[in-house]
Amino acid sequence: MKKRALITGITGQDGAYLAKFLLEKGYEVYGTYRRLSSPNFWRLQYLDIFEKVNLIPADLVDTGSIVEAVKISEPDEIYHLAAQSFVGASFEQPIGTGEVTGLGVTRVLEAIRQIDPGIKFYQASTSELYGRGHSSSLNENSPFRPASPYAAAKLYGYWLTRQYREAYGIFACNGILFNHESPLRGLEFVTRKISNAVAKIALGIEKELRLGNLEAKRDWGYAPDYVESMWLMLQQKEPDDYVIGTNESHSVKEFAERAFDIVGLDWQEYVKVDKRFLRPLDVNFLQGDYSKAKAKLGWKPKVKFDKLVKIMVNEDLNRWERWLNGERFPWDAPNYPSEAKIITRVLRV
Ligand code: NAP
Ligand code: F7E
Repeated sequence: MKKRALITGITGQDGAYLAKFLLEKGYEVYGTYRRLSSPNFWRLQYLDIFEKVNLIPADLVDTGSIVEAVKISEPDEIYHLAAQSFVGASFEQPIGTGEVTGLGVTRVLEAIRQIDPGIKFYQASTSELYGRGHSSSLNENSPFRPASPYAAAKLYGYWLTRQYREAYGIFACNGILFNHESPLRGLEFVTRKISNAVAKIALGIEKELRLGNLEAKRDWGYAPDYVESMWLMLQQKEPDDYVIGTNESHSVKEFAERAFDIVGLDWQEYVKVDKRFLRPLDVNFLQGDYSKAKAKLGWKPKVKFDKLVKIMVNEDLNRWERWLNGERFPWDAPNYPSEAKIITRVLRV
């Protein structure tokens, strides 16, 4: 019989790639989506899997809808990916982020405990748990010092996952994933913000790129590589927690420099620092030591920094060229307003 998986947040970057991966493994895939005034299925359409997945409306703030999703899908495995996932927005909406990104985890775990404790559970934990004050590669034993409402909510989810494992024997795993990016990344995240702007500048549609903290360093991997690790964690004999990264760290400045290089432009002529994109607290260095995942899961990253930047810039260039030639296809960028249009309070003065 086909295995069944439920993915919360199937409309997001990881949800879409994971759905494709699990379909290729022969799973019957169910995914939760939010009822929005305009549907947000572009990633599933872009990967050509929209017709192959089963969609269930559910919201993490609505316990009943989560319970329904578990009952309808009768899953062997739940991949809990849904969250308010943007760190910057968590400073603007700290309470909503706690509700969704933190308490949402308990709602899913409670549904498992009450409906079928045999369901395996993956929690989308994050390198943001480590927070500030680190300068070397981080592993499963490194201390957590969360530095945003997002990270604090995720720390709560991390511990709830461990508690349900220890208290109720649920097969529950934390994947502590470092940043992972792709052409399906949301436009507000820095890598895609850069690749999209570079493509537009190269084609003469835009003139400059406004960024915040250029010195921040991240361990950037490739999302399709990372979703495989989620599945591997749930195929082990025992539940456990794993760091997933590339064990390399690069600054935002380096990302911008490489991205502009690809189109033959000098980044310094186009990038402007704008304090609107600075955070009240920022994490300045993250690098993930994935030795445990390599040894126990047999996992390692296939795409590293240079290749990742190329994949993202070339895909955004290709999309804007097609668009300018009159082609229309599922894609987020043309509908996304310039961030200059969005008014928020300045978070750091
Ligand atoms: P993403 O693209 O922002 O996707 C988030 C998903 O959550 C979307 O499907 C979104 O639905 C859904 N969602 C948001 N609020 C919800 C709510 N109230 N109820 C139900 N669904 C809701 O995030 P991602 O990059 O794929 O990341 C997946 C998960 O991994 C997240 O939990 C994130 O925090 C975590 N994580 C990400 C990274 C990374 O580098 N990407 C690293 C570590 C951990 P809509 O489409 O309707 O907005
Ligand atoms: O910022 C700096 C910013 O928003 C990266 C989420 O998936 O990964 C992601 O969180 C860095 C930060 O990602 C801009 O200050 C400079 O230092 O792309 P980001 P993030 O905050 O690392 C983790 C692992 C997650 O779990 C999250 O869900 O880049 N930065 N200038 C900027 N960031 C943004 N967004 N925009 C700028 O203009």
